[in-house]
Amino acid sequence: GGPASLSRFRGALVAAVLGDCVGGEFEGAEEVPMDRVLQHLNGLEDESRGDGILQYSDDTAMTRCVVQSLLTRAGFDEQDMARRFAKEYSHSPGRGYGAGVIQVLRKLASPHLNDVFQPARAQFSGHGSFGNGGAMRAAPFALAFSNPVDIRRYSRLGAMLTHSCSLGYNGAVLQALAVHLSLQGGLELPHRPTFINKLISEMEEVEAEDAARSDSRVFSESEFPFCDRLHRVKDLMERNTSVSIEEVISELGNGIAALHSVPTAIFCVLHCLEPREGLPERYGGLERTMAYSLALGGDTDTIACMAGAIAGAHYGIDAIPQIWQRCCEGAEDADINAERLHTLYHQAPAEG
Ligand code: R7I
Ligand code: MG
Ligand code: MG
Repeated sequence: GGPASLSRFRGALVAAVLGDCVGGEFEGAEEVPMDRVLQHLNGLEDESRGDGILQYSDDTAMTRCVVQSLLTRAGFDEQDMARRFAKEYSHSPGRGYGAGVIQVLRKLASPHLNDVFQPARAQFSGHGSFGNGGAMRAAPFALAFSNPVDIRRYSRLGAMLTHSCSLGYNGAVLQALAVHLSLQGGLELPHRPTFINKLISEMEEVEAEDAARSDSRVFSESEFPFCDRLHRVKDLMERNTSVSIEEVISELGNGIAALHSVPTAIFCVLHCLEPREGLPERYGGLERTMAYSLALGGDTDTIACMAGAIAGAHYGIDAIPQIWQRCCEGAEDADINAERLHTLYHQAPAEG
């Protein structure tokens, strides 16, 4: 489909759920041989499976809250979104949330809370979480707003409800911008070579702000940590020799920090635009992206969820095997909500 087509919206939201559901199997595993990944994915094609057998985790649970809030309020409303996070957590606390964020989610449930950003600011002795929990749920911001300025602003605020460290919320901004560019056709052949450069120039502005500069000093990161990682993505892409999984992990990471997972997810998508050795020939790009993300190990559900959103916005819904969709809890809901977001997106610009 063309830029911002319905198929791209559906692809983005459904593939994000898919990544979370299929990635759960390997979350936290240090080494995941590709054989095991393919076995897991082949298993989904078993006739007796299906019907949401793979449950979604916090990644999807929180994404659903973001989607519902953006749809109900026809824009960003921090009070509403915070309430939804708290309510979702109290209903289903066992979805595998990060160890720190559950304190925020409990505080957000308090009816006496005035400043919904305050609990996040109190995390980790006051500098806030740098986890990827803001980024894992950032895709819907790119599906609700068409203007990059709005996407930057609201994905940041949406993440700051739980992640007040710039190394956390800027991961969410990067993820939302990547989904946005992909949705606009930024990974189609003529635009492909400039995709990463556009992200770098956006993030140069984002990371120039004071909070980001001071956080990168506190954590002894380079001056523009996300830009730095995006340059590494570019270097890995430009190398003609094949890049090993080990190199990807050591250059980009596969961990729970946004800095060690959002650029990795972007790399997975770019790397899998073409057929790759070790991946089945019958696989299309979306399937390759899923398999490759899982084979990195580490925070597999989250990296596959983020890569899924970006890849799904590029390939569209028809690239996602229906048999995979049927196995994932929440895939059908995501499909329905994608259509609603598509309608909202093509209406007059929403005010925050
Ligand atoms: O970021 P968050 O929501 O976790 C998301 C991850 C995804 O992989 C999900 O699939 C789920 O499994 O969890 O939750 P946080 O608790 O804010 O951050 C996750 C973890 O990162 C924390 O429990 C810490 O171990 C670590 N972390 C930090 N450690 C030290 N200093 C995050 N921020 C800091 C920090 O500032
Ligand atoms: Mg999870
Ligand atoms: Mg995870």
